[in-house]
Amino acid sequence: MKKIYFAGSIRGGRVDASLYKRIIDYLKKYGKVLTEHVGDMSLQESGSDREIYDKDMSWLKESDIVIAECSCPSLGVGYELACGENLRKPCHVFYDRSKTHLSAMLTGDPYFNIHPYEKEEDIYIELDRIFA
Ligand code: 6K6
Repeated sequence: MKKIYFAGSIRGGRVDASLYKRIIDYLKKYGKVLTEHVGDMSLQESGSDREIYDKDMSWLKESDIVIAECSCPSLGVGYELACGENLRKPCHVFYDRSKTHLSAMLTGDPYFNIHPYEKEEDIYIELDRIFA
């Protein structure tokens, strides 16, 4: 079973939290999502920032693939993607093309698999292709 690291904004803003939850639920058919809390609508901050960082970095190292939803800009997600690249994890970046002009530091980096989408269903079609 694949270990999936899902990345989505937390302190960058929770406007897409329900979308993260739906993506995480969908991803469960393809593996174990290590970061389910990212889609938790009633997310309570717990633990020190050091503990959060250490836990997330250990999950990232353990993961087989990184899936990031980047419509809501987040420094943490950008950082995780850079670490994912350094660790040579396959990294897939999704964003809503009507809402977001994604950073050139992601779209300009040929390492990343960039998936602009128009409607939410497109995400799931693309995930089926990625995990096929
Ligand atoms: C406790 C319970 C739920 O959340 C918390 C505390 N905060 C975090 N817990 C776990 N991962 C976090 C937390 N804050 C940020 N992250 C990681 O950074 C997640 O893996 C997200 O993908 C990313 C979000 O970064 P920001 O900059 O938007 O917070």
